[in-house]
Amino acid sequence: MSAIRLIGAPVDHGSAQRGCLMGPDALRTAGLEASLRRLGHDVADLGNLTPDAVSTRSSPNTAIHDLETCAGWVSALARASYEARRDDVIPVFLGGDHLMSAGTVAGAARHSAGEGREQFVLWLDAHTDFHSLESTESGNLHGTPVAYFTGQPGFAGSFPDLEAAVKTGNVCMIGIRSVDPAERAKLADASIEVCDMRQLDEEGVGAPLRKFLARVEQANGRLHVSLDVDFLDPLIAPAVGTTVPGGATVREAHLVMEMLHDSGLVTSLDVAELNPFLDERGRTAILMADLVASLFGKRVMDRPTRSIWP
Ligand code: 4U7
Ligand code: MN
Ligand code: MN
Ligand code: MN
Repeated sequence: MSAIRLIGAPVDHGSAQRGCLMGPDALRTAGLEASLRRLGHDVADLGNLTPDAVSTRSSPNTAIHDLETCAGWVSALARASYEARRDDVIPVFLGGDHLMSAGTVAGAARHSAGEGREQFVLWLDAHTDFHSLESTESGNLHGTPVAYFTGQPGFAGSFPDLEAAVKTGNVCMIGIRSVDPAERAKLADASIEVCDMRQLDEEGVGAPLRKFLARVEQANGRLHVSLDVDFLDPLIAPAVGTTVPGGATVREAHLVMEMLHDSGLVTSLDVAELNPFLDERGRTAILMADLVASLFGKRVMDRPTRSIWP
C-alpha cells in the first residue's frame, strides 16, 4: 500500500496550444482517485496549485512567451514536490503541460539530495525537452524542463535557482522520435541515455527499462517518472498538442507501467501534456488514468471486458 497524493498542476503557458489547464480535471473525471483506492492505496486529492508570483529577468530570446508565469509555476511546483517527498508520500502531479516537470523534478531532487540519495528520472516522451532558454526556437517552455533540472547553463535569473541538479547520467529517455538540432548537439555532450523508437522496435521496451531500473536499485536511488501523453502513438492518444506519429502502443505503455510497479522504486510521477480540448470522448484521459493505475498495481487480469473503455 502506498500513500499517494494527487496534485493538480494546470500549467498552460509552456506551450502554444491552449487547453492543458483542463488536464487535471479530465484525469479526475476519468476516475483516477477511485481506481487507485480500489487497488488498496491511501489516496487524497490535494486540489490544484497556482503559480507563485515571481519577477524574472527577461530573456534575450524573443521567441519565449510567458516566462514569468512559467517561472512562477516552477517555483510553486518545486515546493509542492519537495514537501510531498518530505511528508513521505508519492506525489502524482496531474498536468498541465510539460513545463511542470521543471518544478516537480527540481523539488524531488532537492529532497533526495537532503537524504543523501541519488535522484533518477525516467522520461517517457516523443521529445527530449532539452532546450535551453537560448536554443528554443518555438519559445514554448515545455521543451526545456530536462535542460533546467539537469543544471544546464542559461536559466539563471529567469527560472528559480536550482538547489540540486539531477545528474545527466541518471536520466533515461524512452520513446524519443523528435529531436531538434540544438538539442541533439547538447545531448551528444551529455551522458543522457536516449532510447529512441528505433531501439525500442529492435529490442522492445522491456530490455532498456530493466537495465535502467537495475541501476536505480543498485544506487539505492529515488525515481521520478515523467509521462508525456505524446510518448503514446497519437492514434491511441489524440489529446496532445504536439503529436508525433510512431509512438508507443497500449501494450508497450502498460508494460512500462507494470515493470515500474514491480520495481517498487517510483517515488514521484508526472502525467503531462494532456489537452482535453483535443480529446475524443475522453479516451486519452481514460487511457492515461489507466496507465497510472497500472503503475500502482493494476494488472492486465484486473480488466473485465465490460470496463471503463468508451
Ligand atoms: B513536449 C519542440 F520544436 N522541440 O521546442 C519545441 F519540436 O513537452 C517541441 O515534449 C517541444 O511536448 C515539445 O517546441 C515539448 C519542437
Ligand atoms: Mn515533453
Ligand atoms: Mn513531448
Ligand atoms: Mn507536447
